[in-house]
Amino acid sequence: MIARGIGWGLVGFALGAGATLAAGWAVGRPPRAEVWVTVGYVIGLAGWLLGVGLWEAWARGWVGLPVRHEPDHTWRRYVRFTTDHKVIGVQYLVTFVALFVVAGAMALVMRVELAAPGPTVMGAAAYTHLMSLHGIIMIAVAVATLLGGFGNYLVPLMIGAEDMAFPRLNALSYWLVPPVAVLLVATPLAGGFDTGWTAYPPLSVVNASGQVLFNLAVITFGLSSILGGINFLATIVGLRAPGMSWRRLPIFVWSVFAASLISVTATQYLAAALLMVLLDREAGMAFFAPARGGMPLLYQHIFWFYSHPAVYIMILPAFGVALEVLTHFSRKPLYAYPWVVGGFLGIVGLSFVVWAHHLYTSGMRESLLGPFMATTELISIPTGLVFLAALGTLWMGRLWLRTPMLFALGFLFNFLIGGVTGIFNADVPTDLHLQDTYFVVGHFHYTIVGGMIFALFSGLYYWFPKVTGRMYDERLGRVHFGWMFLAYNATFLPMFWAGVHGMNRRIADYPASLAGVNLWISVMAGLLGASILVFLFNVVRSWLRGPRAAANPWGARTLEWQVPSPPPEGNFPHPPQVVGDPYGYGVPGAVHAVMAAAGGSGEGRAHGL
Ligand code: HEM
Ligand SMILES: [Cu+2]
Repeated sequence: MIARGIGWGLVGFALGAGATLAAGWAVGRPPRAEVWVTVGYVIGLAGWLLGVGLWEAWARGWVGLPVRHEPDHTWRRYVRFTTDHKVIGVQYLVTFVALFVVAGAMALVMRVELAAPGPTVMGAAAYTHLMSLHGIIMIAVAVATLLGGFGNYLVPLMIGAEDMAFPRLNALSYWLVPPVAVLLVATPLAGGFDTGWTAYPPLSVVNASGQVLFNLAVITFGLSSILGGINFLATIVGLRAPGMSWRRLPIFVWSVFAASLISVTATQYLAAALLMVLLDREAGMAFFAPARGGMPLLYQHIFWFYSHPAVYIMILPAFGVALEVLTHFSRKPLYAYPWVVGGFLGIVGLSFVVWAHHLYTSGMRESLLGPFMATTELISIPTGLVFLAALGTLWMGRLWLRTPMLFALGFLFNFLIGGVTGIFNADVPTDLHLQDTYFVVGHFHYTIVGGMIFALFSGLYYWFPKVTGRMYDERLGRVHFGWMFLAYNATFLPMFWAGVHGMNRRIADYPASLAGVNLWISVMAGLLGASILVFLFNVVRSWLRGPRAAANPWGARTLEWQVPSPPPEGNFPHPPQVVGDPYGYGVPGAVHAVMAAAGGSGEGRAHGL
């Protein structure tokens, strides 16, 4: 199927590009390469999707043919167009963990360049290209891994559903991702792009053609993200099992719900901004060309109208994962559950009115600085509620310090530093000094790596037995955590100091006075990278040869643990009946759900732990 997807994709590309060239020659104005590549890509993308499985599983029905759908129980289902949400979840996880490793390797090359002042292994231009590529791949990892991976795998299980609301749309969302990765990795062949992940004009309108591939990739990724968001919302609204009221939803499901609200309402702005850049480049428009009445600053507003909310697409599911793990491993009910939900929704609402805090130094009317500073500070309130609920859950709990819990605690520690340093970026007087320095680099790596990536590992260890049916090696897991936590903080904490002392962001060189701290950061970054090898080793070995896992090794109460590991196709033989709180640990008589007894006697069997 993949081969056919590539074949049809190439045919589509040739058709689109050929038609554009032919049309251009017909009117005596041969199109520029960027134009026929863009049209070729759009048709080629359609060809790829149809070839890889859309035609067989879906589009045949549009022209009155019977759709073909052969169930596949071999490993090959993981490399096919498959509608099972669990397979799609694993596809997302494996793809994005692989991209995380690739972009991480890029970061290590960048750190080699930065280990000493002056050029070491590459020129300034190559560094800028590499930095930009690292940035956008990691942003994609941060946006899609938890939602696409854990969201797809767990949401239907946790709400007692058979699958997502739109399984074929779900597969489509995933199969939009490989073209994104291919385009991004291909950018160097077209001269690369040097705008960082933010793609600001005027540079993005005049630089090498790699920028076009970047824009097409990110627009495609946005489409995937919007479709995924719609699917989550429909699933959570429509497919909850009997008794699964909003008050009984596992908190991870709420976090996916909140993040999806942002995906379906904000992503369009990013796509629009990038499309406007393409139109400026390829169609002679002038949205961002000052000489012809355009305004480069306009881009920054549209871009951040998506990209600030997007940081909450990254962090909300991370909160969801961490809170799941914290409550199960504290053996206590989730503290202040309604306030956490309110906090999530408050974050969603406020995230749309803070975007200009990225523009303090870009130039805007002074009377706007105060309001944007105030709204940004306000976000600390809902975020603080969630954070306090996490602490309240731990308070007086019987902490069970297994690897998932260690990563969840690491998440709390790191995210606190990320959030507190955000306040200095959010305050105009301090940000005027900190903007475009390593302080900002430190801040967002604390939130995204220290936060989202730590939550990712927490979840990967926690649900590993569920997904694979095997147990990971606990000792190696702890080694991974300890090593990564120390190396992580040793790498990123000094960045705040470097930033305050004049280390600029996004540039290959720096003053000699910063040589010491940079060498330290580079060495620590190498250690941080090495810690990931422990994880990869553990995963591969345990997946192949780990001891068989029980259905519920953690004694957790949410529904995904009440089915075998790995769960069967269709998840539940009969819809479970939800009768209570998902986190009633230590509450006498508390039961979350009654599962239909195996064998189908119809009699209920309580799964209280
Ligand atoms: C929720 C988790 C958060 C994430 C994932 C996050 C992510 C990011 C990212 C990726 C950037 C860099 C953008 C760029 O490339 O220019 C950034 C910058 C910034 N963040 Fe955060 N952030 C978070 C929390 C916060 C908080 C709590 C605040 C304020 C209280 C804040 C305020 C800012 C500001 C003002 C900037 C712009 C700094 C500058 O460029 O001068 N962030 N953040
Ligand atoms: Cu922001």
